[in-house]
Amino acid sequence: MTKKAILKNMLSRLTILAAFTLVPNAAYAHAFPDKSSPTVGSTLATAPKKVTIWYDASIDRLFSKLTVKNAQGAVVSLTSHVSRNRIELSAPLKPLVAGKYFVYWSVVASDGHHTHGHWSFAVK
Ligand SMILES: [Cu+2]
Repeated sequence: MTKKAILKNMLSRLTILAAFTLVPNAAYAHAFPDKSSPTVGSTLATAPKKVTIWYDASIDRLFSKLTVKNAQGAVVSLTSHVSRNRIELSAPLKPLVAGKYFVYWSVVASDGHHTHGHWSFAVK
């Protein structure tokens, strides 16, 4: 796609998201994490190769992202990806050494509502 086509696509998506936001019932479709791998706050003996978060509602494939940082704030994850069924957000990880890691997620649900959060896990 050309830059112009990408921009046009993004603008049309934003218009759809804005329209959805006006529907009162849609408020129930906010997307929040159901579970994750690794689990929130866990300490692992073996470094995980990826982080996955499962959501309770469909998330947007373009506007949903996950980033993992180490205790020094360096990004240790590669580009995140939303699954075909749109409830799974995952990112492969670079090889991790022992330490604490922070997972930052930000998603847009089908009703256009944005939710975000962060949690940590450790590798010993
Ligand atoms: Cu909502």
